[in-house]
Amino acid sequence: MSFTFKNFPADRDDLRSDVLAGLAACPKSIPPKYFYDEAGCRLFESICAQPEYALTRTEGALLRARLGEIAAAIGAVDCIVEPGAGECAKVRLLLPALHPSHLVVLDIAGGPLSAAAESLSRDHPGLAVTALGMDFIRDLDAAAPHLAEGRRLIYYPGSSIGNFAPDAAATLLTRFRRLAGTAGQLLIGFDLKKDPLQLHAAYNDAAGVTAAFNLNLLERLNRELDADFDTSRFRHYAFYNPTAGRIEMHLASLAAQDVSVAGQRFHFALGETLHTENSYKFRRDEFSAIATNAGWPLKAEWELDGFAVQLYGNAD
Ligand code: AVJ
Repeated sequence: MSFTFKNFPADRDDLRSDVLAGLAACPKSIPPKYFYDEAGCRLFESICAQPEYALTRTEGALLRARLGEIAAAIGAVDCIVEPGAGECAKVRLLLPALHPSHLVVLDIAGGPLSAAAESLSRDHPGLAVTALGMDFIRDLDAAAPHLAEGRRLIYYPGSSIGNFAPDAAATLLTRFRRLAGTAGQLLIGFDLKKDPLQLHAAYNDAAGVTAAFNLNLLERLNRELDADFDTSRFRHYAFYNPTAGRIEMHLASLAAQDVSVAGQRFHFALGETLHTENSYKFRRDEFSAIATNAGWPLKAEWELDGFAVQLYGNAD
């Protein structure tokens, strides 16, 4: 068994400067990558188990049902790279079908990632596992020296790509292309456009887990940036914006109030929102147009119950 963990310097400065800039902007916003402190990671896992949030379960069912076909389309792989691997549960499905020699998992939440990757590594004695605690959105190139040579597969499941507006998604996919190399492939999963009420319910679960996940961002700022948000004076507000084709998550101020963050004061008007996440939904052709423009030719695709998985790379 071989397991390596490297944590890139925890960028408390990035959190501070991104949050201060986002609160000073109009409208106010904070990048969704900052949801994932330890509590946020646990809340996200709990969202995935909510009955209204079918995304993760459907992707798992699709991969299980079509695994043979997917593996045949991919062919031989030496190194799988998964950005945003989190609990490393999704890549476990692929390993028995693809049996790579190397697995490199990346996540901004280094602590939870390293625990999950080490446990995966114990279950796969022949596999060399490298876990990198890093913000791959900011600096994907830092991962390059840790990849194995040979045929690389970038695995980006779970509709994580939906957090990016089309331009930013294209930029990230271009960086994936450079990291994978010309013989590299990309296996990516994303949520499809569907009944807006079904989408609405997925981000407004009855148990209130998504609300807790959203509000945890304020608690994180209280803990890490010496902020004084009163979470009872903010409302989780998520809705599907059909024009933009995305779920928007906001925290709406229930009063006119001042908040202090890292020594600076910010005013919220009654009803003003802090925009915390976009979650884009695509049609298959819409998404493949973005990926193709980013240098990835489409090789194959699969669909189940409103979720799609596409495979990109050069034909052999
Ligand atoms: C991890 C970005 C795919 O957008 O559906 C779940 C995060 N936010 N519920 C998503 C999330 C609220 C999730 N992604």
